Amino acid sequence: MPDINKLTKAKIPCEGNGIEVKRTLCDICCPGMHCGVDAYVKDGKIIKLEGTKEHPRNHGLLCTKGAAGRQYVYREDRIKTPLRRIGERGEGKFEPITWEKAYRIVADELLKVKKEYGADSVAFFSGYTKWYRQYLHRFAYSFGSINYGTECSTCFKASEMAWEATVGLNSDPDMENSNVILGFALNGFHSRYLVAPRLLRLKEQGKKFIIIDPRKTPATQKLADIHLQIKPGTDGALALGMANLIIENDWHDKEYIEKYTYGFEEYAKYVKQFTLERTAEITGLRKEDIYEATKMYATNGPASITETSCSLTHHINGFQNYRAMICLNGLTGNFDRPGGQIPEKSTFYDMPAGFDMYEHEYYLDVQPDRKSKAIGCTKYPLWCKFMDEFQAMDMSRQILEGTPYPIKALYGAGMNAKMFPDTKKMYEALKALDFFVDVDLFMTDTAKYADIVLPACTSYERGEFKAYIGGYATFTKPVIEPLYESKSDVQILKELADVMELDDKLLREGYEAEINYMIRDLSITIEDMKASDLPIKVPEARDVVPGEFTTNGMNTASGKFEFYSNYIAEFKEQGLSPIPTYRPTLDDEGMDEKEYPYILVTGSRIPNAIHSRLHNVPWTRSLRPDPMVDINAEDAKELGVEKGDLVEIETITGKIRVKVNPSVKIRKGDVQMFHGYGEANANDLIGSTHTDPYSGYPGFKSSRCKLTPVRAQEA
Ligand SMILES: Nc1nc2c(c(=O)[nH]1)N[C@H]1C(S)=C(S)[C@@H](COP(=O)(O)OP(=O)(O)OC[C@H]3O[C@@H](n4cnc5c(=O)[nH]c(N)nc54)[C@H](O)[C@@H]3O)O[C@H]1N2
Ligand SMILES: Nc1nc2c(c(=O)[nH]1)N[C@H]1C(S)=C(S)[C@@H](COP(=O)(O)OP(=O)(O)OC[C@H]3O[C@@H](n4cnc5c(=O)[nH]c(N)nc54)[C@H](O)[C@@H]3O)O[C@H]1N2
Ligand SMILES: [Mo]
Repeated sequence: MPDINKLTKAKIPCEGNGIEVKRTLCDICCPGMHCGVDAYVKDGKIIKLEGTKEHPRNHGLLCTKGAAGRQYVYREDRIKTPLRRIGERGEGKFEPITWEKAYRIVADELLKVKKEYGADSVAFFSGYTKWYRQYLHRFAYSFGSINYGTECSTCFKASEMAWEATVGLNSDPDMENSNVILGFALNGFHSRYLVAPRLLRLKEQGKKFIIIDPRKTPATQKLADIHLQIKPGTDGALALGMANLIIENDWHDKEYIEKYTYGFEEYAKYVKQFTLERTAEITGLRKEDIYEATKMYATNGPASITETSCSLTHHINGFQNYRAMICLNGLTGNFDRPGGQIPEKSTFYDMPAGFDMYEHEYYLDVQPDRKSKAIGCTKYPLWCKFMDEFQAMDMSRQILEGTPYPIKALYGAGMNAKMFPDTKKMYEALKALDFFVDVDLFMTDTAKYADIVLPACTSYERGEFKAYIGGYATFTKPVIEPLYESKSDVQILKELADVMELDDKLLREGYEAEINYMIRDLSITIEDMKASDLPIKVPEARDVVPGEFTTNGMNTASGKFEFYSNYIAEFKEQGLSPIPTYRPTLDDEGMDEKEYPYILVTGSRIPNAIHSRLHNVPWTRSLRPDPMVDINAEDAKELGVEKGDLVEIETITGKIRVKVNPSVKIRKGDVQMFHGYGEANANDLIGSTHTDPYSGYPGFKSSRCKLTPVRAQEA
């Protein structure tokens, strides 16, 4: 390995032709995959992108999405100037205005709502992008509002909550030292491409893989020794059934349970009802397969369980599915030991980089009085116990009903109504607001509802701090000037704070002051990071030592691994169960099985799209030109449809029409549809109250639906 700290500058490959190679990161997908990129720049324009070979995260690789980054940056619908709405909300008629004027309007309107209704009536919401979030969070708090929320209301955090409720900290599988890898919804090949080569290497080393997935995927095909093609949303029953088998066969780790766990008796009593027969019936799996998988997992340790950020939690029983899965670690003694699950602490935006920063203090220092509860906290109290942000799944309701208090204005950064269940309801809510400002790169369907639209810039046009696994930190530099009149989100917030005369000195000092505040105990400086084109090693970073967390006492009320979660017990009266219980995921909305015979699974990741962002990018779109619904080939035969025929998918909430893609990879009875398309929005089908009472997460990945072929004359 070259010494990364010596390779500080990208080489200029063809001197004399005016091309410069500049380095930054691609932030198109998840924080863990913010790959290093070499941008070839000529005359101030990016002409080519490549993965950075010396980058400690991606080592030169780039995925389909990142490779299309140039087309993403130069998408034709980039917002060019600040805009003021001149048509109806949603119509898309705007006029350009100056930044100065835009700031004045936004400041006046937000302050007006604050004066009339109180600061909590202004909500601040961020879509997927993460880098500016602490800054936005502090802005909301300094403004005086408790209502800061993000896309985390549907992503990853429910799984983190489940870990916190059990041991008090998130964790990561130590697959390198495992003999068996239990992959609940494991398909990194599409959702986390950097993990794919690692998985293949582990397979070559002889690790055993058990993969639980309703679909046949590259992971089930390339890795699985056992593939359990489960009925969506029934993983909790499977995990409880496995627990029952493990206890019945005496495969559990009694010493570990005795010493380090809490609530085993109650858990063991509960799982008894998940006999092999019943588990097979609920999950749609064969008894023999469940038995073999359980035996392989429990008797060949150490074993780890790979995490998924959302496939298990996007169900109305999702949090408890996840808890049931986690509890297998306690039962088999695989928590906090080599080859099992290793506790991990976030350094910055969910990246466990092995060093500490003051990332939460930055906004907690200025938190306002909590006179009222944040949005969603009455309905989803457990969410608000763990999360210092509102649960956005209750936002459209609160805007429309005005209870327990009105929400009248919204600052949206990359706000996308198509990520929300029952998108139409969210559009109605946006229409009902007194004021809505949206900051985005592109003129999205949601931005069309805004009174003021502000143009943000991409990661290629700004500098940002980022921590990486392995003890690295970086502060990137823009590789091109911000396009048109766009600015970085933080610059926008800083300038707005100035116009508002927000009483917050540190915030108004800007982004570098924020980062300096957070890294103040580290020996690296922003200048050190800027001096390198690559992430640098942070001397304070250290690896986790397995067993240390257990020895010191876990972050739970009992200090132990809690089968019975004392944190959840606080909410027993609201009907939440401290032990991982199972309930069916399909019948809360009253859709009759006969009328709606299929199970709708929306949003299983495809390699060439990320939510709504790449549907308008030519290269990625060309790989799947139309929105399509994947159904089982036999189901297609029964329905009398062939590839490319139009079908209507209908639920109690809505209907959409899409082309059908019959496939043997899909479980019979399942209907798989990717989301984020304007012309066929999967979230028009999902009910806004079809949510998990523990986390607030929507049942994106299990609700009933029907399919009707659309004959040519009706199309
Ligand atoms: N049916 C269904 N729905 C789902 C899911 C599912 O599986 N099924 N998954 C859920 C999950 S896990 C997630 S994470 C969410 C994601 O949902 P969203 O966060 O809504 O994701 P995007 O559609 O990518 O929207 C992000 C917006 O941010 C804008 N943007 C990008 N970069 C920047 C920037 O630097 N600054 C600003 N201001 N804006 C920027 C983009 O242009 C885009 O409009 O969707 C959820 N919704
Ligand atoms: N290409 C691409 N990558 C992405 C994203 C993207 O939009 N596109 N989004 C990013 C985001 S925001 C997130 S949250 C992550 C999500 O990351 P993951 O959770 O890994 O998401 P998926 O790849 O959709 O899900 C993995 C597998 O879960 C299966 N699955 C679906 N329902 C169930 C179920 O009920 N039980 C079980 N056992 N399996 C099920 C699917 O068939 C799929 O093969 O991906 C991130 N990476
Ligand atoms: Mo997500």
